[in-house]
Order: sequence, then structure tokens, then C-alpha cells
Amino acid sequence: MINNTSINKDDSSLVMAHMWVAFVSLFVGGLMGLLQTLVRSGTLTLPFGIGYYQILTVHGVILALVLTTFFIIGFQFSLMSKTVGMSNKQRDSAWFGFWIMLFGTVTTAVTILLGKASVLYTFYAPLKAYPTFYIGLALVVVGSWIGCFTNFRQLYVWKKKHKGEKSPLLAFMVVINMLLWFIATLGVAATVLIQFIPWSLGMVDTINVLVSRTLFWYFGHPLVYFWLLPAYMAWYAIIPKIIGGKIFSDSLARLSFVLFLMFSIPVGFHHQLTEPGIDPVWKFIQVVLTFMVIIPSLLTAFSMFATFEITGRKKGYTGLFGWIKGLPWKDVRFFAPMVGMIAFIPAGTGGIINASNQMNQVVHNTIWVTGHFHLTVGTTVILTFFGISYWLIPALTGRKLTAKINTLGLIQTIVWAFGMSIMSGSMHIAGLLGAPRRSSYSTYGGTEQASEWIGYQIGQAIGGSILFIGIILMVYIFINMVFLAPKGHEEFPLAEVSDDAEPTPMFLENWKLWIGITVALILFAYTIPFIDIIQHSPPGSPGFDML
Ligand code: HAS
Ligand code: CU
Repeated sequence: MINNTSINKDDSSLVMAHMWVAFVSLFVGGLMGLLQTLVRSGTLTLPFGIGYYQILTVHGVILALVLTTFFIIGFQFSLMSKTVGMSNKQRDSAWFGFWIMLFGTVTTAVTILLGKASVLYTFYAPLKAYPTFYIGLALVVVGSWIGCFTNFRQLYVWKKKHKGEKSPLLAFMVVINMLLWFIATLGVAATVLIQFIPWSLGMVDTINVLVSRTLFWYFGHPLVYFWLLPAYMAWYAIIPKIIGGKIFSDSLARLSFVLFLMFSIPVGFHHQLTEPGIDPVWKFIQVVLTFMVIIPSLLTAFSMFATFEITGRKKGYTGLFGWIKGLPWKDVRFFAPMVGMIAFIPAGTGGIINASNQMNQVVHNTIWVTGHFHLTVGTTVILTFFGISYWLIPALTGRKLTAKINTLGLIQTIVWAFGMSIMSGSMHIAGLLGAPRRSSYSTYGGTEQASEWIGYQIGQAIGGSILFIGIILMVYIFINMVFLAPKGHEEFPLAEVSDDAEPTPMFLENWKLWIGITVALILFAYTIPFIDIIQHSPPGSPGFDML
């Protein structure tokens, strides 16, 4: 039986610590985003010698790497605590991981703020940062591994006590996401420890650029699913409860997570399609695998539509689309993630365009790609995270989500969707017109082509300013839910599986099989091209500082 009471006090403090870092990051990172769009449109010149690439690096690292990782790990601890429980020892190790991640974050952030690491969040070689940038990032990864192993241990202990039972759905999902994260971060850990740190310390003079980028994207693609899967956890197993329905199918949800584990890693080359030095045959193979990883998202879309329709019909709404009216549009816990889902339709379509080899030649390195990821992670994922916060934070702080904050949340969601449509829409169009990404304001010598972009750059600044209002609203909502809202009880909405669903087959819990296939696919997709890259590399490159 599912229990919807709040989680215990000690676990709440642990989760809240993660939430604090996430929301402070939202504010700092969002402010940098605003400054960027203003610089890019020629509206603002940065004072005090602050560089455009410096703020761009803060923005990317703080939002894409810090906010996400802390929110996700915190949220996942709350799910594990609810479903399989957390012992004192496990909580201690979770705290230990948290402090290491925080220390790493501060180390990296200070390095960037001092202007010693304006290398963007992808830290592409041969751009070179001061060593503490990489050391800090490595610590964040190590801290997150402690989180991984704590979660693995939590499920293991539960399974030992519940022999023969299938693991709770959300615990299963968390463990898949952490397995994905662990296997993926091995790549970034390898390049940081073996290549970047010795190089930035001056122990070696050069770096093998292609090897570093390949190891980065081995990590960088699954990274985006590490962001997406917690949103999917909420869509599959929490939203049904909020809308007064049940989970459409436990097996389908698990299957889609297993497919993500298998197919999200051996696809990194779709970020390197224009990179010389990788055999086109292997690029083709990884593009095919990329199309495989679209399937679990389509399964998810199907499952969500089914949940919405069945729930609506049970409430008595008829007609082909009558069920849409049956959804609780005025409940922000539903509305925010729902807007995220709707955004994922164009966002995912853009992803499919990116992954198509020929079309990638058009969009790669243009601001179209920036538009793509502001829709995916910057809308779908973050709006779902906001949607989670509306019940999770009050449940943790023992307060109520008041009607006023609910309404403010609805406004926040609309502001966000509106601002993002303008900003991301302009980015997509400007990208198709050839406008580059990762560049500060330039008139490109007054060329005709560049003059076509300027209107869209102003569009980005307008969208970005609206988004910043959205950030201020969200930060206020957070503060309200932590300090100001009246004391009370907010439920932890875990959904139950529909009675009509078939029982979940036990083979879905065959961890050895899934991990085995995952490793086999990675070895298949990467071994030969990687040997090739190493054998045929040009001489290593010296470092370039972006100051
Ligand atoms: Fe991507 C670049 C391909 C998904 C994030 N992506 C990026 C970068 C980021 C990113 C950050 O192949 C830039 C990295 C950098 O700095 O260079 N992406 C894909 C593909 C997918 C995809 C095929 N991306 C994501 C997600 C992200 C993300 C998710 C973050 C969370 N992406 C690429 C490629 C590049 C790339 C290339 C490199 C481009 C280049 O050249 O540099 C797929 O996973 C997408 C599948 C999704 C769908 C949508 C399913 C729809 C659903 C919603 C249903 C709605 C409902 C509501 C139920 C097919 C599930 C309906 C209700 C009503 C009432 C209507
Ligand atoms: Cu990717």
C-alpha cells in the first residue's frame, strides 16, 4: 500500500539542503542568462572587465550542471526515502556526498568568477582553464557517485528484506537513472583526470583534442537523460495521482527506463557529426542508435496520453478530446509539468532534426542548438522540476501550498512558457539563418547575413528578460514555501498502478541482463572508433586561454 504522508525529519533536511543549492543556482545562473542576452543583442556592455564568456560559463555550469545535479539527487533521495526507506548510515553517506559536491561546486564557481575558467560548460579542449576548475568538477562527480552507491545500497537492503517482490517503481527508476549516471560519468572522469588536470597543471604540454571531446560526449549525451528521467519519474508515477488517476502501466514505465539505460550512452557521436577524424560508418551507427533512444520517449508520450484520457473518461468526460477538460488545469502541480510536456513535442522534434546527419550540417554550431536545449532542459525538465517543488518543498518544510502561491505558480508557468517561446523561437530561426552559438555580440563587419540576425537577437533579449521575471517569481515562491506559508500538511503524491494493468513480469528486474546489454552496446559503438581515433590522432594541441 502506498503511503502519502510526509517523509521523516532527518531525510527532509537532507533533501532540503540539495534544494537550497538548486534554487540559489537558479537565481545566480538565471541572472547570468539575462546579462548574456543583453550583451548579445548589443544592448549592454559588461562593466568591471567582466567577460562575456565568463558569464556564459557561469550560466552553463551553474544551471546545466549544478542546479540539475543537486535537484535531481535531492529529489531522488526523497523518492527512495518514501519507497524503500533510508537508514542512519545511508543518510550519513548521503550527507558526505552532498558536502563533497558542494565543495567541488564552490571550487569551480570561484575559479570561474575569478576569470580563470572562461571555457563554457562543455570545457572543450584546447581551451584551457585553471586546474581548480577541473578539480572542482571532479569532486562534484565523486560526490554524486557517493549518492549513486547510497541509492544502490538502499534498494539492495530493501530487496533482501522483501525477497521475491518487485522493487517499488520509483526506486527502480532512481536506480536506473543513477546507473546511467555512473556509467556515463566514467567518461568525463577519465578525460578530466587523465587529460585535463595533468595538462592544466603543466605536467604535459599538449592535449589530444579529439579524445577529450569523444570522452566528453560519451558523458554529455546521457547527461541529458539524467536530467530528463527524474521528470519522467514525476510524469509516470506522480502526475497520475495529482490528476486523480492511476499509473497506466507499471511494465511500460519500467521498460522505457530500461531502454534509456541501454540506448542513451552509445550515441555521443551525434554531437560530433561535423568533427573530422571519426569514421563516418561509426557516426552512422551511432545515429541509428540515437533513433533507438527516441522510442522510450514515444512510449512515454503514449503512456501519458493514455493516463490523461482514461482519467478524464472515468470522470465522465466524453468525446474524442473531452478528457482534456477533465484535467486539473488550475492545479499548478499539474499545470507546470503539463506545459513542460507540451513543450517536449517541438523540443523532441528538434532533437530528431539534430540527429539526422544531413540536417545536422545545417544546424550544428548555430544558435538553433541553443534553442533546442532551452526547450528540452530549460522548459520541459525545469518546468517539471518546478511542478515537483510545489508539493515537495511544502511536504519537506511542513507547510501548505496556499491558494495564492498556487495562482502565482500558474502565472510563473505562463511567464516561463511565453518568455521561452520568444527566446527559443528566435534562437531556432536565427540558427537556420546561420547565426552562430557561443559568440558574443558582433556585427560581423556589417555583412548582409549578419544583419538578418539582429532582430532575432533582440527577440532573445526580450524573451530572456521575461524569463528572468519568471526566475524572480520562482525564487519568491521557494522562499514562501520554505519560510512564510502557514504550517500544515502537504501530501507526497505517489500514484498507484491501474487495476486494469497486467502484472509486471519479473524479467524487468534482471539487472545483470540490462547492465550486460548496456556495456555490450557501449563496447560495440565505441571500441573500434576509439582505437582508430587514438591511432590516427594528429599531434596534441597546446592550450588556449580565452581571457
Ligand atoms: Fe538534444 C544537442 C538530439 C533530447 C539536451 N541536446 C543537445 C544539447 C543539449 C541537449 C543540452 O542528435 C547541446 C549540447 C551542446 O552544448 O552542444 N536531443 C536529441 C534527440 C533527443 C534529444 C534525438 N536533448 C534532448 C533532451 C535534452 C537535450 C531530453 C535535455 C533534457 N540533441 C540532439 C543532437 C544534438 C543535441 C543531435 C547535437 C546538435 C549539435 O549539432 O550540436 C530525443 O531524446 C528527443 C525525443 C523526444 C520526443 C518527444 C516525445 C514527446 C513527449 C511529450 C508528450 C506530450 C504529452 C502532453 C503527453 C520524440 C514525451 C500532450 C498534451 C496535450 C494536451 C497536447
Ligand atoms: Cu545528445
